[in-house]
Amino acid sequence: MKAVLFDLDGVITDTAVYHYHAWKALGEKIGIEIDEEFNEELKGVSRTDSLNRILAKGNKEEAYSQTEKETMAAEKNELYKTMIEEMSPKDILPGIKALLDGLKERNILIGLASASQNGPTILEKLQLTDYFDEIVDPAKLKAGKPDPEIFLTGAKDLGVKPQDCVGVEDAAAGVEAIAAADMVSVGVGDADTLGKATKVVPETGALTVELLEEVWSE
Ligand code: B16
Ligand code: MG
Repeated sequence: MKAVLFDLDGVITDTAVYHYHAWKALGEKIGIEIDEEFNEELKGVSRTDSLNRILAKGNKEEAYSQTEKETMAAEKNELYKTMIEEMSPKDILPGIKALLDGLKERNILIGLASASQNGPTILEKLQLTDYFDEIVDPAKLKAGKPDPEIFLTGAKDLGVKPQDCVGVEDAAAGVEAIAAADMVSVGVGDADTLGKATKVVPETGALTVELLEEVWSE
C-alpha cells in the first residue's frame, strides 16, 4: 500500500449532517420532503447532481430554469457554509488523527478525494491540510462519484498506481467509484449500504494503518 485516498464528509468529519439539514431546508421551500433514507442517496454526490436528484424525487426536473437551479444550489451552499463556520479540530472523527499520523510515519501518501468544493476550507478548519499530499479539485472533473474519475485523478496526482491505493468512503456512490477505479476500498458505516466495499467497518475508530494494510494485501 503506497497511498490512501480519503473521502471527507462522513470519513474525516461529520459534515454529512449539515449537508442533510441544508438540503432539507431547501426542500421545504420548494415542497419536496427529504428524509434520512433519501439523504443516503445524496451522500458523496456533487451539489448539482444532488439538486437534480431532489427535483426528480419531487417530479420537478422541468419546473425550474438553469439559472433558478444555480440560485437554489448557491442558496443551499450559503446555508451549509454558515453551518460549518464554527468547525474546529474537535470535529475530527475518532481515530482519524492517529491514522493520518501513522500513515505519515510510514511514508504512505495521503490524498483527498472529496466531491465537496468546500473540502479545502474544512481541512483548514480541522487543521489537517498539511497531512495531505494531494487534494483533488472536484470542480475540474467531468464526472462525479460513482464514476471512478476522482479516485483515478487522486492516484495519478500522487504518482501511484490505483492497485497500490486504498480508498476510504462512507457513501455507496463513493464505494462504487473506488471499485470502478480498481482500488481496494474500506467502507465506514452500514454493511448493507456499503456492500460493494472490500471491507466495511462500523465507525472511523476502527480505521488503523494495520487494518488498511491488511485489507490491501488480502
Ligand atoms: P459541496 P464527500 C460530498 O462530499 C458530500 O457527501 C455530498 O453530500 C455533497 O453534496 C458533495 O460533497 C458536494 O459538496 O456542496 O460542499 O461542494 O462525501 O465526497 O467528501
Ligand atoms: Mg462522504
